Amino acid sequence: MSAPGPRYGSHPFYLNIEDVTTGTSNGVFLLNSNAMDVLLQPEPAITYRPIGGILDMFVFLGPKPDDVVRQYIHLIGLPELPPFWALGYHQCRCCTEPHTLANQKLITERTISAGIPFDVQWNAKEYMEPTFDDFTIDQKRFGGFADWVRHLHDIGMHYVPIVDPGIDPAQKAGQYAPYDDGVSMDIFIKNNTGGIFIGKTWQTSGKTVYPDFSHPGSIKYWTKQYQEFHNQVPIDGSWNDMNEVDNFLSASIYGCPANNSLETPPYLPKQLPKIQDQTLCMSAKQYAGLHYNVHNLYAFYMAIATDEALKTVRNKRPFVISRATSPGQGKYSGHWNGDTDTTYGELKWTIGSVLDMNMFGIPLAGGDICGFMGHSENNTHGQELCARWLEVGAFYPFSRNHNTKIMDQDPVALGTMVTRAAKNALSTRYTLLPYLYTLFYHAKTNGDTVSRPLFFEYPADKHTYERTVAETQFMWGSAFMVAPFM
Ligand code: MIG
Repeated sequence: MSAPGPRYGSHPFYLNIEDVTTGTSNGVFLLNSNAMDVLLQPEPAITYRPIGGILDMFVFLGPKPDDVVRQYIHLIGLPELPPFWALGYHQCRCCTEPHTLANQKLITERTISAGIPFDVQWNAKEYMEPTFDDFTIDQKRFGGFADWVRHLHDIGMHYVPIVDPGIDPAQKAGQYAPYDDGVSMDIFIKNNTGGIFIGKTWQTSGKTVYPDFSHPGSIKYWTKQYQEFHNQVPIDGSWNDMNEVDNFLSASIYGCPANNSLETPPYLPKQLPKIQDQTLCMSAKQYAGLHYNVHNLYAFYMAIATDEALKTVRNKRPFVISRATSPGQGKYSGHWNGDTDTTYGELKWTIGSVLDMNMFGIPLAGGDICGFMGHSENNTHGQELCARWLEVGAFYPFSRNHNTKIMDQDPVALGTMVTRAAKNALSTRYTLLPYLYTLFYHAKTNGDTVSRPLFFEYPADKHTYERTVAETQFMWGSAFMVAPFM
């Protein structure tokens, strides 16, 4: 796999440096949520080729790169301040077998005992019943879940679970409120004939329905589900996965309607094998419009509903991390950049990704530290890669170690060298937390970036635009520079 592609979000904005000796810049934003190609023709031309919507273009005159970005962020909406604890180190893990609470506790405890600065424990969908239904708890493997989360709170830590948008329609009536409520509140996305659209994600029933978060009733619906879950386990945030929105069938369980111009548009953007690729039929209906037009906004609407739900349930500043994003979402969520491979190439890619998200007004961003797919082999090569990744990831604004299957990659599992790297890098991060928090305040109040390329600070130094510099080195604000070993 190469680095996660455009499927995870759509930000039709560019920053153009006109002159590298002065840093004079401009920017353009096409406010359009449709599928599109963006082509760099023989430079300096650029072609946007959206297949729907309206043409609403904004031009930003800078004159410096950070001015352009600030003007853009003021237009789309200033980001919200995360809770202070969210700036600490996060430890997560997906898909261990057997994934039990007892096993999870060992990882949490050994991270704490090693003296690694550590604030937030996470879990992927293994805490759910084996049917993988949102808002359920596997009492067998995760018995004692609530007591454990309360214990984390007692020692000053926080806890965040994964939440998928997809809901299982195949549970017994009267036994699964997230589906029953959605039906009675008429909240699910419809197919072109008005029935509930049924696709498929992780639920073992093989069927998934999708809340329409553009529906005005969805906030009440979603808040009720979080409230009922929070009454059982006092979670502190939400990890919104699968919200591109993902569907393994690339159709409904009945296919997509034939002879429908939305399903076979006259032009197909080049990155897509088909327009429904890994998502719903384009003729599916949402409150805000046809899925064809609002597909790219699914995660944005979900972030708004989740933000509202958490505000009501916890009565504190909310914390949401989303896989998919679109312009303006920084007010409601941060972002992690999805399923990277565990390679030096992907480690490098995450740096540009975090800088991009900062230019998109979503400063709370980071990649999976030590890589998601594959694994940090527990040999010298794998240990060194994970140690190097911790040294970079300690300076992601959102700093979380996460991986899938195969083996544990929490620092202690990988031995003394990785543990030492984690302690060193994260201790440096923790000494800077008041500074980092202040940068988030400036992001919220001025539209400043938190992580930024060197050329934001030194726009008239042409070396800052060289690829090796622009893509691997970065600043926190104007006073702290990170130059990783690459
Ligand atoms: O496996 O539920 O990107 O971070 O661990 C696919 C778990 C679904 C994809 C996410 C990944 C997460 C995983 N999810």
